[in-house]
Amino acid sequence: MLGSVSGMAQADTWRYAHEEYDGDVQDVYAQKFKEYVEKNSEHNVQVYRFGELGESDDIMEQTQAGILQFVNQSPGFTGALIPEAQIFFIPYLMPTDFNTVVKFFENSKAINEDFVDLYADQGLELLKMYPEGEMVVTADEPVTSPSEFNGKKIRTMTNPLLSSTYEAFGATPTPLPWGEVYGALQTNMIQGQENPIFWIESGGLYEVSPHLIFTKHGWFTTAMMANQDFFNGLSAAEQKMVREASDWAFDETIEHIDGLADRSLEKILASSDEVTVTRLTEAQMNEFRKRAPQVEKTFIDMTGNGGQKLLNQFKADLKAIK
Ligand code: 6CS
Repeated sequence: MLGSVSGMAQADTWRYAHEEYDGDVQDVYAQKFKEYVEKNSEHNVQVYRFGELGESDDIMEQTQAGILQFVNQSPGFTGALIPEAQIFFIPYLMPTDFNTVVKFFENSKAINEDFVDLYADQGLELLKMYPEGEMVVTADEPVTSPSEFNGKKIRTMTNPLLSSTYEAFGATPTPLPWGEVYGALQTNMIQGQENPIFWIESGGLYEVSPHLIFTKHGWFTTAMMANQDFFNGLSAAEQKMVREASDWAFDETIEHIDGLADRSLEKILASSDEVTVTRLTEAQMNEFRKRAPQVEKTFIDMTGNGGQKLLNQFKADLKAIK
């Protein structure tokens, strides 16, 4: 109060929650965002990591309620709120190599404009979408074809489209929040899951699901946003500073993930002799790729005209960078 009356900036503590642990990709992003904000304003950022405030759905609820100012929630958990966010789970839609993926996130209209409107409809100011790593499947034995997935329960993040993907791949999808995954693998309630290599390493998933399968069917994508009422209440200068902090954190995070998968795989191989690595051949991949159109159709059934337009834009953006 006093600050605003006297014209001085008021120092607030902004609360920011994400879905990962100390040093993981979302934590790197959050810490860089915090560093920028604290260097360039009076404000402080308090970062909450996985488990401090609950699961992904809990931190989203707290952000929509205005208890948190910022949240990082991955589209894998946003399907119920924003069905279009499931677009990232249409297999073999995303590019596979690092440089193309980065270019796509930097330049895509679908990512940087269309999604902003979709999140705004839910009271959220989308500040950045960014990639974390190529998706790799882990299972209780090496898998090279859809028929070898038969009878295997594969954990998915909790969005219905990802279930359709694993059904199309021949498996039995089992949606679970993150907190239940390690235990479910350990007790053989599920026989596999998918995640980027850095997470398979940092969460120790290879200890309980040692067969790594590179299918090249997608990239783990995440999204950072603010409660929109809070964001709209900031001055124009503060909004600009928050956007700059988001852009800078993006650049720093991309630098962090460059080569991260290789480094994480080395660590995994050094600490386990049980782990196997299967890289699907083009012919083997084609057997999975063939099943992508049915998932694309399910995406359109779930999202209607809006989803079709977004998908068209997504594909146009991909074409433009290729
Ligand atoms: O599989 C999951 O649920 C988690 N995976 C990553 C890479 N980040 C957070 C998410 O909860």
